[in-house]
Amino acid sequence: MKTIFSGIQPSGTLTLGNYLGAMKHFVELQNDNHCYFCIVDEHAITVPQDPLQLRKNIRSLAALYIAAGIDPTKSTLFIQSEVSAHTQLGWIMQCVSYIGELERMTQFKDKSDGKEAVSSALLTYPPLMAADILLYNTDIVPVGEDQKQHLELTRDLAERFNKKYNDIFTIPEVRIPKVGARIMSLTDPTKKMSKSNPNPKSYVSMLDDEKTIMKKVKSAVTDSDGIVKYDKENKPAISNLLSIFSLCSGKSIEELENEFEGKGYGEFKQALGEAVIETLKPIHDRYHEIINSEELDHYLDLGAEKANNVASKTLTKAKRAMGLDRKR
Ligand code: ATP
Ligand code: LTN
Repeated sequence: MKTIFSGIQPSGTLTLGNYLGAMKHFVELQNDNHCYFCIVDEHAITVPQDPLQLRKNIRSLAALYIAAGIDPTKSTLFIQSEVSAHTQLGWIMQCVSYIGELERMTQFKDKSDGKEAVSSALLTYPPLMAADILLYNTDIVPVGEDQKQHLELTRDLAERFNKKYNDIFTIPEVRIPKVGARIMSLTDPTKKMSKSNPNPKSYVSMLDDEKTIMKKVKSAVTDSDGIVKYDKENKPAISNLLSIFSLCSGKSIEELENEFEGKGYGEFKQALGEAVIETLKPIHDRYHEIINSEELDHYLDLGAEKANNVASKTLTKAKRAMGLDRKR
């Protein structure tokens, strides 16, 4: 049995990209592994958040995890800020990180680009992420393609710490899905679909209603040759839609190409819209059942307690290795 850890930021309503690139795989992993799934609210506050909206987003993300199929009695589902070891080990990981390597992170470059006031926490975001992962002796971290660089840094930091102090941390491996690791924006297939994009037409939110989903899918950009064929270089928009279709329907890309051979984009998009609606419908239904329930609070309390038990032990070991302990 392996230990799995992953986190999602409550920075808005999750998109189909978050679902297909990450959450869907979490659900598949939870039966045969020891899983921790985290709502990384301390990561979300590295950029400005409205407090009322953030509180809502945290709860909504917790409900979405469960609605998507995470069983909180099997997996540990918890909120990062409720387990103080995260920021404590985060500080320690900052002390072993170099400014230069943090400045090279593409997520930092993208999120700080052109902004006047950038928080220092946006730069030190990756050492906190490393702490999240290392606290649980994680073997595997399932994430989308965009997080690969952060995972490489996590491994570097863990190895650096182990070498310098003591062999405390397990070196985690990244797991990126073969299809769907980078779902692209519906309005610009050169950019990743992101919940922080100010244009809601660029993404399908996991909580969009059926009409909205169909409208967004139908207005997705395509190209002008009218051929449903996977060709990432020359037909990035159609290739993106084919990946989404394949993941939502369970059909292979080849099967879909054959099915829509000689048919236009109109028919293709209608069927794609239906497949997306079909995928999200059970999630919507379950979401509305639990979002206002006490059951949800119970699971989050349970998760925080379980996470705290494990995390505090690793933190103590790391502190001790560095000399941060009086009674030795
Ligand atoms: P933001 O847009 O607010 O920066 P995000 O959606 O990029 O957020 P997270 O919510 O923290 O980032 O991502 C959660 C998980 O979803 C991560 O594993 C990430 O790699 C994955 N993910 C995010 N966007 C996509 C995408 N477009 N395609 C596939 N996976 C994605
Ligand atoms: N950095 C990630 C979110 C994240 C995460 C983690 C993912 C924070 N801590 C630990 C996996 C493991 C993001 O921006 N998507």
